[in-house]
Amino acid sequence: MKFNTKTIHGGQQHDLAYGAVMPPIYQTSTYAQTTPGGHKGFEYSRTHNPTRQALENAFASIENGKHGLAFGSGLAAIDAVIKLLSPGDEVISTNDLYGGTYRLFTKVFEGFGIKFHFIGMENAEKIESYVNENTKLIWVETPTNPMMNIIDIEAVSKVAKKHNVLLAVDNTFATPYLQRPLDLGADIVMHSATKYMGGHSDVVMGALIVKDDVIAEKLYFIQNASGAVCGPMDSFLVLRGIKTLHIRMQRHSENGKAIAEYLAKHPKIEKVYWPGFENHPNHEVAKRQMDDFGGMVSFVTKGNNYDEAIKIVENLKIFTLAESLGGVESLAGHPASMTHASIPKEEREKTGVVDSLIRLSVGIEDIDDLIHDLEQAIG
Ligand code: P1T
Repeated sequence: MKFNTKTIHGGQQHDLAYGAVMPPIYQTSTYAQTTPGGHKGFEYSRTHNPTRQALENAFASIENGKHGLAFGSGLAAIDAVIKLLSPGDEVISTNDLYGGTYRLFTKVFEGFGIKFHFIGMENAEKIESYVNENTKLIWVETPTNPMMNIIDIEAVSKVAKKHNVLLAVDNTFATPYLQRPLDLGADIVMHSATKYMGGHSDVVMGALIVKDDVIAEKLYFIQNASGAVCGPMDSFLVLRGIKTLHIRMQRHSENGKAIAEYLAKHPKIEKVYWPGFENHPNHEVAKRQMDDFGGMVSFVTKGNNYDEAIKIVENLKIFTLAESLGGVESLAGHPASMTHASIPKEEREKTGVVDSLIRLSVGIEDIDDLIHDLEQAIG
């Protein structure tokens, strides 16, 4: 099956009871047993739920994995990955990443004795220089949030394999429509399914996808033992969202390109961060590992003025000023005061998250309306 067919049919079967084309929302916590252990494969909904299972099969299918696991949020999915580790273990992580991931690593898991090295991952040799006998995991986010850096997954996977270290990739910004990390050698793919997977800004959810049976078994154990699962209604909504992932991502990418090009020509804009530009430092890697460049665009204004950036995001009328991304509607954010406020100023500024940085999640509205909106807001 090719990708556009998989988003609709991958891992799915018609409902066995009545042939319903969409899996029913099995809004139940438990399942009747005829005798202890006499059930139809479902005992308790923290462990298994048919609607969640349909979604987990869809996740596995579109990421070219074998096992999918759905969680109550993206951070709950990341939390499950780090719980594969033990005190004393070390993680090498992208330094430019979602602020909440940084907060989970530093404020929760460092307290349990796990050491994180946050580094720029522009070359694999640099990553290798941080590997020691305690290194158990490399955490990659690409494209990064919000600086749109691109990390070469295949090159990092060679380092990971050479040293027998797990490689996990946060594929939230790209989605499997644009990039399939398992095919490039990653062991675990993670999503904030809150974003493009759901696609309609109505659900908070996370996902993990793996090929390996042993890693999958460990993650299923953690999913059930820690219990951060999503509910059946949310599973249904994200499954419905995935059915249009390919056409949404196509339009997000078209609109993203048009907005990036518009901003690059604007006299008040200092710099636009979008991996489709030939002068983007990792453009060649992006071209090789992605099928297009997506709908996320960040930019800074000339003079790097905090108040001016706030004024621009307040002036927007079609773009909504809000946290999050990846929905059909366009959103704008000010990372320094919103999504990345949990990263200390000196740390975030090292990666480029300066006071005037604005991040756009370009939606699938009419492009003329979006450009007109930016025009009136920037002035
Ligand atoms: O919000 P949640 O579903 O828990 O996912 C966390 C997360 C993980 N990884 C990436 C790349 C993300 O962007 C996020 C969430 N990000 C936002 C809410 C945001 O506005 O950037």
